[in-house]
This record gives sequence, structure tokens and C-alpha cells, in this order.
Amino acid sequence: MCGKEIIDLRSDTVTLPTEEMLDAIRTAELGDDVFGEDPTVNRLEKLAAERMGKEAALLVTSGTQANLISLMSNTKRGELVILEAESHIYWYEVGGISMIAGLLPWPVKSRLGALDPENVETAIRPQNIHFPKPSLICLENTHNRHGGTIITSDQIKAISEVAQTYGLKLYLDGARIFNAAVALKIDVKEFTKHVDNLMFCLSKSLCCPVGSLLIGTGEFIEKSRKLRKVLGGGMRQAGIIAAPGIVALESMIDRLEEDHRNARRLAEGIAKIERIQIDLRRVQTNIVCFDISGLGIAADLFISKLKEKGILALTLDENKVRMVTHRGIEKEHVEKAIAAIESIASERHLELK
Ligand code: TLP
Repeated sequence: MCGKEIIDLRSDTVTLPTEEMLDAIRTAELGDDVFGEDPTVNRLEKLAAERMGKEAALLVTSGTQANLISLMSNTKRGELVILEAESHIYWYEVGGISMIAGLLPWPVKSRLGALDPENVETAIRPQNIHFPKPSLICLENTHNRHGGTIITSDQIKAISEVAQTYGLKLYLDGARIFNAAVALKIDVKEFTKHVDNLMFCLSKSLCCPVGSLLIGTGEFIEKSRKLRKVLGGGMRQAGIIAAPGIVALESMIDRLEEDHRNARRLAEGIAKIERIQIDLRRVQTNIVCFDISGLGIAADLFISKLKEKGILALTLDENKVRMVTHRGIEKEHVEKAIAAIESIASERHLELK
């Protein structure tokens, strides 16, 4: 068999578990986690809470479930949630914020994903009989739709001061928070110390097959545990999910630097291609987004042409393409991706447009 190699740059969610993770799954000590009796889950939750400098943690099935549970835990139905206009919760979570949590999302525009405290303050309108009660602010770090941009600890602190002034809770969708910490070479607690609660994903660049962790006070996690059960997320021998999570926290974080180097290489290669626009300021971690409107074709057609060349990518909108580096993507794959993009950009019929 000599099939063409596929270079999958759609997402870091496509990563497969390492051999060490598979061994950990096979040998994990298990119990019924709904009874709180899975020792491996308990170990992961303790480790994750410590790593984030908080009291407690809860293993959940996905990032979407973590975000939904936290929305429900931090608020009451009918309240208002301030979030960034391009945030994952607002764009990609099927409207669960309204459909299930019964909340009004209030999107606020940002610069590269970092909300301006003054704009947040403006969104917190004075009490009035016509308005829902604002109760929560959500941040995202790294910011997915802004291209994996990092929200700095100082930027989070500034928002936390607004939240405290007005008595709102502050939540962080930290699906890729370790990418931010590694890129800035700081402890992840520098971000988490400013928020009430947060989540991070095991199943993205940390290479686990399933799972995310919700982190916060003991009281928040107790409430969230019950909500996870309501949403059908109570799991039994979940140690098989937790075991690779422990491996990830112990050994998969430092390597993220390699993904960032490859993303930078990819972005710099793309920047040299005529008629493709890329904002290199946004390439801060493992996500690379670029604009192909100069080619006169839609992003959907562009990615199907890439697919024919063995490169998989996603569209962000009708003109934008997203590529994500991760474990398994090496320097030579990056070079092949750049060459494929270059070859599509120089197709004769596109030149004539
Ligand atoms: N993001 C996925 C897709 O949904 C787009 C990806 O490939 O990037 N928060 C953020 C910031 C995310 O990027 C994602 C997943 C989630 C939450 C949801 O996590 P899952 O997919 O585990 O529900």
C-alpha cells in the first residue's frame, strides 16, 4: 500500500493518544465515578485543581459541556452573560447558552480577542426594569477565532477588576490555556488567579482522546457535578479517560512549543505567497488563519483544492482558512502545506481573474 500521506491541519482535536497514554488506559485503576469511587478520576481532578491553583476540579466529556455547565453554575436563568463577540461559546456551541442555560448572551467586540475593560463596563448597564441582570463575564484564552491569540494576565486582571466592582463572576474558556502559558513561558496560574473558574481541554493539543476539566471553588464544583448529571455527563469507569489526562498534565505540556514553532514557520511561508493575506501578529500559538479573498475563489473551494493535494484545513468564513499545528505535524509537513497553498495560489485560471 502506498496511499498518499494526509496532512491533517483541521484542528489539534485530531491528535491521537500516545503509547504512554494507551498503556495508562490499559492499567488504570477503575471505579464508579458517579459514586465518586474512580481513583484515577479523583487523582486527575486533584492534580488539575492544584495545577490551576484552585480548590477543586471536575472531569467532563467535552469543552462544550464544560462551558455549558459553568454558564449554568455561575448564573440563574434569565440573566445576562457578557462574552467576546467571536467567542467559541457564542459561535460554536449550538446556542446552548440560550437553549439550555436560558441566558442572554451579550457579545462585546475586542482587539485580537482581548476585551477592553471600558467596553465591558459599558455593557454592564445600570439597573433598569427593562434589562436582564448581568451576572457573568466569559473570556477565552487562547482565542480560537482570533487566530490562537493570547490574552495576557494583565488583560485578564483588568477585566476581573470590572467584574469585582459590579459583582459579576469571571469565567475563562481556557480550552488551550496551556498553549498561552507555554508561549509566554509563564505558570498557568498567572492567568487563572484572576478568574473565579475556568475549563481546559485534554482532547486538543494535549492529545487525549476525550475530556475537559472544569476548575473552581469546592462549592462551584459541587454544584457543577450535579449539573453534569442533569446533562447526562455522569460517567462510570471514567478512569479510562482520566488516565491519559494524567499523562498529559505530566508530560505533554512543554512540547507545545514545537507546535508554536511550526505554526510560525507555516505562517511565515504563507506570508510570502502573493495575493494571500495573513496577519502575523495573530500567530502567537498553534493556530494559523489566512485570507484568500485575493485569489477570487471561496474558502470552501480553496480547501477542497487543498484536500486533493492531501492537506486538510477548515474554513473560518467565506474568505478565511484555518490551519492548526499539533503533535504529528513536523517541519516537513509544514513545508508541504506551504507548497500546496503556493501551487493553488498560482493556478493559471485564478491568475486570470
Ligand atoms: N474548538 C474546535 C471546534 O469546535 C471549532 C476546534 O477545532 O478548535 N472552547 C474553545 C476555545 C474551543 O476551541 C473549543 C473547540 C471548545 C471550547 C469546545 O470543545 P469541544 O470540542 O471539546 O466541545
